[in-house]
Amino acid sequence: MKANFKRLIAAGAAAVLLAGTAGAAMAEVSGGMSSWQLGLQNSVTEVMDDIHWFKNFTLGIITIITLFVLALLIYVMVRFRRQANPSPSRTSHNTMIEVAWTVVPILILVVIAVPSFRLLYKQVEIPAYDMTIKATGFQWYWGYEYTDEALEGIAFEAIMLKDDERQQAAQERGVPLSDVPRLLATDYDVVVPVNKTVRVQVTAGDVIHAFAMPAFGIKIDAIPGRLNETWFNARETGIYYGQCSELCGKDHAFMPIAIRVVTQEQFDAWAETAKTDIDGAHKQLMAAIAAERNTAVAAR
Ligand SMILES: [Cu+2]
Repeated sequence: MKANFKRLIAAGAAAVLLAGTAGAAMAEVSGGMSSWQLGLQNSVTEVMDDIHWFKNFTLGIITIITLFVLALLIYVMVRFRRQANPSPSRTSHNTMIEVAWTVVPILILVVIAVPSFRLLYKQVEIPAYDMTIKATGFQWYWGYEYTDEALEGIAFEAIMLKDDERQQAAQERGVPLSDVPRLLATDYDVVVPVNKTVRVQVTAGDVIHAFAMPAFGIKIDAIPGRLNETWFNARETGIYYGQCSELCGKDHAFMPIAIRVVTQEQFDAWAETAKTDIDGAHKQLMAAIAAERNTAVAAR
């Protein structure tokens, strides 16, 4: 028995070590994700910062409640076990306790509700914005339109890359295959400038979808005939991935959202070409980013 237990511990330790090295060997996937991540995706917006805070805040409350209940259970089990307490009390009511266990949970819920509603409003109350993107969910891809006058003409559909297309895309973009992640990478990315407030208008063309971008703290329903609004202001360049988050049919899992946050200069260059040639704009941007990366590597 003892030997078995030791073997189990050794196997467990080996598994943890292996997982650790595998994690270290795996490259970063994108701005929002890191390998072997626990918890929510890394934040690049103020709203997502608040979501992180709120998660930790409620986790703290949950932990305290759980420990409190555990302590009560242990206390009752020890203090009132048959040996220690042979003739049990027959009390059936205690007004003080009734009031306490009604009022205290109400107070806890209020304490949770206040920051929760504040966060909810922050997500949908649009601040002064620099540009607008309209995202339309279709079975099973997203269509995007840049509706500002200065960006008129930029409209495209973003389709998920299948496995063989990923290989090709990685080659064309000059990146390792892991930078064109399976089930997340699309043929054309939504491109936005860094540190700019982007209003996102979301609707759908057929059934209900939902537009979600975890690193930005965005999740909003895409409903046919209705225009929902949200916003983000990403503070770090990079590529961020999200997915349709409302079950919308058989290919629901295959309509990812890819948003590429770039510098203002890169955005301007992309937008200029994208008005007439989305494919050319995409290739040009990928080349610019690859060149930038190569200079960074060379400088190291
Ligand atoms: Cu969908």
